Amino acid sequence: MRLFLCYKFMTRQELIGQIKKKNSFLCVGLDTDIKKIPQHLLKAKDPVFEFNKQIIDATVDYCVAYKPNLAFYESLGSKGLESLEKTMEYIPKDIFTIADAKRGDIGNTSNLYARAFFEHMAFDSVTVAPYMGEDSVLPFLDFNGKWVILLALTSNKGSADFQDLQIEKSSSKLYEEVLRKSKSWGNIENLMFVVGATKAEKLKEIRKIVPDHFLLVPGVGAQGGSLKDVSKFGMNKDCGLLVNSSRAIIYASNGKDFTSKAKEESMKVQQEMGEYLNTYL
Ligand code: OMP
Repeated sequence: MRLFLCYKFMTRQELIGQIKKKNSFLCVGLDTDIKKIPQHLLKAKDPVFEFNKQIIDATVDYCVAYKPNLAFYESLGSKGLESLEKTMEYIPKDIFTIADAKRGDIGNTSNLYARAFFEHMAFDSVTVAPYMGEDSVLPFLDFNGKWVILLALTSNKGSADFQDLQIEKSSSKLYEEVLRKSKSWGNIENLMFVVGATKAEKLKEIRKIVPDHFLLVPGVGAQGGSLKDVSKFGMNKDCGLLVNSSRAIIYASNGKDFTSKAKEESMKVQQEMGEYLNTYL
């Protein structure tokens, strides 16, 4: 087990600075599936880390954030966690990092999840599910400079099962109530919300509830969400968006040219983002 000695964090202003500098609000999802990485990498000592390292080298100029999804690492047991720890050490410190873990539990347990991601692995942020309520989220917000990214309206079809439920005697949906209530748990310096790119048409209304917060928007690329609509309806005066793409970038090719294809793909997204920053900011 590797021990991290640095407690790292990134402020809202620093994140906005990176977006302006790179003309990009791209988050590359490091959803590294050992079954999908190019065959020739399987000879490496740590194929998952080797893949991530090369993907980071290829895309770092075009993105402002990386989001490893914990499932891909946990599914490999302790070896997978070691690959994740090495990946976290490799990511440059001026890049925002998101532990996509969708955690949340009773207070003392949430506190330990937070220590795992913020202290042990030096992530800047973690995705958290709101279902267990305020006391399951606050322990994550106790960590100076760190961010909670709370699930609001997710990109999948099943989001309709609960998130879209109409609240009785109110004109609100459940996800709107989640946004309204939870925004007072933190502030725009430590709390973001997840809204799926496949739900871009809802962003206009969502911005009325949370005009200034950053939104993490997954679902462009493989899930078919529109970057243009997300930018048009979701951007605020500070950009306020981190748009994630995982498979469309990291598996743009599964051959020896996977790095040049990932570079091409991330550059393409970054250029489109540059246009929208000019148009909508
Ligand atoms: P691609 O569809 O390959 O771009 O990957 C999307 C990534 O974003 C995966 O890691 C998902 O777990 C994550 N995600 C969603 O796809 N939809 C959501 O609503 C929320 C997330 C997330 O929290 O990041």
